[in-house]
Amino acid sequence: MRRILAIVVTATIAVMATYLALTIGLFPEQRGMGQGGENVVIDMTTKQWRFDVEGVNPSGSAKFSSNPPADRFADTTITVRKGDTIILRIKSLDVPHGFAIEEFGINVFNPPGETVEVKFVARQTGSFTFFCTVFCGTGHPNHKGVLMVQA
Ligand SMILES: [Cu+2]
Repeated sequence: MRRILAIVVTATIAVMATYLALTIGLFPEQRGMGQGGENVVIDMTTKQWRFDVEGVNPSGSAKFSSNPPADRFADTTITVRKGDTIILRIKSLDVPHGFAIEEFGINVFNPPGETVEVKFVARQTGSFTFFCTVFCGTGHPNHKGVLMVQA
């Protein structure tokens, strides 16, 4: 009888400890990377022939760097973590443009002066090109950037 009681008490403590660990987020896959992740809001402008990003994620987990104006062939880069939910707010400052990331099935149209919101989860790691899908002049082939998704 005492042995059964000991087993029941041990099992109860194990269940409670697991519940507590899950509740306060002790397991690594609960923290930031992997499932769950953070909401990363990115304000982006698009124009002939570049994408520019503004703002910093409050936790510092995402990094944005605009293409330096002096180097039109350097790509604007956005670095996020796997599992983050990316909310991109894209505004065209001049003519119609488009925005696509093939690997994430994203393809939107950006009318001049309007802000278009794109939301997706960065489910896979890697380096992905985002690019303009509307022919917008001679620099159109260079109207692109890089999304880096880190583990
Ligand atoms: Cu364009």
